[in-house]
Amino acid sequence: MKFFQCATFALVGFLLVSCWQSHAQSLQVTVLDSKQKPIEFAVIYINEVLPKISDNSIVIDQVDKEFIPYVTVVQRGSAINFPNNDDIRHQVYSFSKSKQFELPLYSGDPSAPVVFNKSGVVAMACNIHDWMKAYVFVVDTNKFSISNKAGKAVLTDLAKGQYEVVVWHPKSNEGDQLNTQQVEINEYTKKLVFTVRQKTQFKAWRSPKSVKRRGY
Ligand SMILES: [Cu+2]
Repeated sequence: MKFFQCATFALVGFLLVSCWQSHAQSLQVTVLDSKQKPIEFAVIYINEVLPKISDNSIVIDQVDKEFIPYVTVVQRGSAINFPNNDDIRHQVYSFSKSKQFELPLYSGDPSAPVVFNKSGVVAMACNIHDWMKAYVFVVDTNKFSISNKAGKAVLTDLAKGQYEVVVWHPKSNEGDQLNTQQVEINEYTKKLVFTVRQKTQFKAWRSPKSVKRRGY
């Protein structure tokens, strides 16, 4: 009896350890500017082609004459809705290589979402309100995230292995070079810190009187 108890404990222990070892890992990424301050809205992704996951309801809203959110990351082939929640009309457009489109002056919901079929950066603006800017970053992977106010983002469910992690920010000043780091994911949670060199970006002036609900 004792032998069987021992054997059972040993087996359970072995299974627990193997389970723990094969468990997928998370990668915590912190993004800082060149003055070591955290940066919000940085896109972080694993640079490899991975299957598409379903993403039916991606929305870039227009509220109080701003796009919300400022940065969105989607997998190639995703559709994004651009509802206008203001009581005035907007005209959304992009001249970017990855996606050129225009939603002529409209209010409410446009008739169809916009599909993003090429990977890369898509910069959008409104023809009426010069300060309205937003970015869609289209990726081929399903492992991506965006940094929060503390500059933090987490990539979850990573199997063990070697990965290239890429960081991009609307103000990145890297030219054609990607900001990358190689990382090996093993049984320990990994942490990476990226530094993004920022270029100054023109933002059209907005009268404070025109701001209703938001602080900018
Ligand atoms: Cu507008």
